[in-house]
Amino acid sequence: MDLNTMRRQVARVLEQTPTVDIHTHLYSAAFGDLLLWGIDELLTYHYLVAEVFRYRPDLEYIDFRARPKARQAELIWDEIFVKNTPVSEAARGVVTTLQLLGIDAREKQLDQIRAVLAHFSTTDYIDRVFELSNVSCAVMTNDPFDPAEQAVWNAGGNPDGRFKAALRLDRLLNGFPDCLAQLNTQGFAATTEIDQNTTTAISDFLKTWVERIQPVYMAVSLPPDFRMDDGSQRARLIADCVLPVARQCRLPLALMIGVKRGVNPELGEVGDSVGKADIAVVEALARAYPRVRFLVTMLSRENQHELCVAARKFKNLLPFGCWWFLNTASIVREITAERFELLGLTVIPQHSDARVLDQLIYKWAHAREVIAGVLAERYFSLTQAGWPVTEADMQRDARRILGGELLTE
Ligand code: HDL
Ligand code: ZN
Repeated sequence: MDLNTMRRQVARVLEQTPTVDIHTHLYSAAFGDLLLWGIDELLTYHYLVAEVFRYRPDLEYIDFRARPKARQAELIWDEIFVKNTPVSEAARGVVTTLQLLGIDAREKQLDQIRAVLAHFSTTDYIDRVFELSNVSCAVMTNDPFDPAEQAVWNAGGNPDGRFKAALRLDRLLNGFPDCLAQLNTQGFAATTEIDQNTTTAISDFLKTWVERIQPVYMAVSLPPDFRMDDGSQRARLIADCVLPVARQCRLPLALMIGVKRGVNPELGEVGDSVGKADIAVVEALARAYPRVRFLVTMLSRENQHELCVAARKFKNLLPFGCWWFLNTASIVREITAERFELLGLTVIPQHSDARVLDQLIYKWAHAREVIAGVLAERYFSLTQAGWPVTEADMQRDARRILGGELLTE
């Protein structure tokens, strides 16, 4: 079997493997408007908003942001897809999505695309997107301080088994003083002084939300200069509250390290960037808490190889995903190859980070294409060495790295 034939075989196996998407910003239908879907949401994805200003540097940020979403979508469609060729990863993703939905976009008439999607109800569209993307489960990002989310969880929560919860701790850990009022409102007597009373109150808060939403893991995004030895409130809350609760509840802690929030404040949530973090912090956490499972994704390309080496040294580190600015074909290929070469099949190669439901279609089509190429090369070199790789082997391996098995090990 030549390499191209093997690539096609592996691609087919991955396409046929129901996939657990371990980090998204999607919500089940029970969360109402929190779930974004449709062409206008696809086009106003913050990746494309950042890109449209590059085609139109004359645009004032504030003017664009003041426009209604439909007008923003029309401008993005016109600048990136009509006047130019949509070659970027986020733009190509819209094209892939429309193609797999069977929508002919050659006329490039946005209203025609809107009309096709208008026939779907939210629940029907969830069914269609999960079918096309072959995602078996999408893990949400659930913010215990978001009143809109609280309303849903207090009214019975998420009945759709295709969506699992993740308890996101950014506001607690990166903005502790600002969430004190809410903690108190929710009945937890925390104060700005992180003493025994506050530690107990916050641990109770965490355990209450773990019980309420049954998360797959707890998660926090962290800046490039994240440290555990700086005496910061964040470090103390992680050590005194989050990690003990992770152990008691036997929950992994997902560390998403390297995001520089708000480098361009005028861009709002579009204005975040990336910085290289210190892998020694990850090593120290893995060493100090050997009974806690750390899911780790780092935003800087320069952190990837050392994360692989750290994972070789600590079995409680589970690298996952090619996050955000790393989710491009060339970088996913590079990271996935070094992960398979250094860690074998003990990593979760990708998550979608989808914010718009439709994105599951392209993010997984693109991911499977690259992962299949890398995996096929590994298999091909094995067969060249006289080690046959059967389709059953490929199916077993695909279930392991994409099917969520590593999360439950
Ligand atoms: O913090 C995060 O979870 C990031 O993924 C941000 O949401 C970011 O804006 C994003 O959507 N990246 O893909
Ligand atoms: Zn995310």
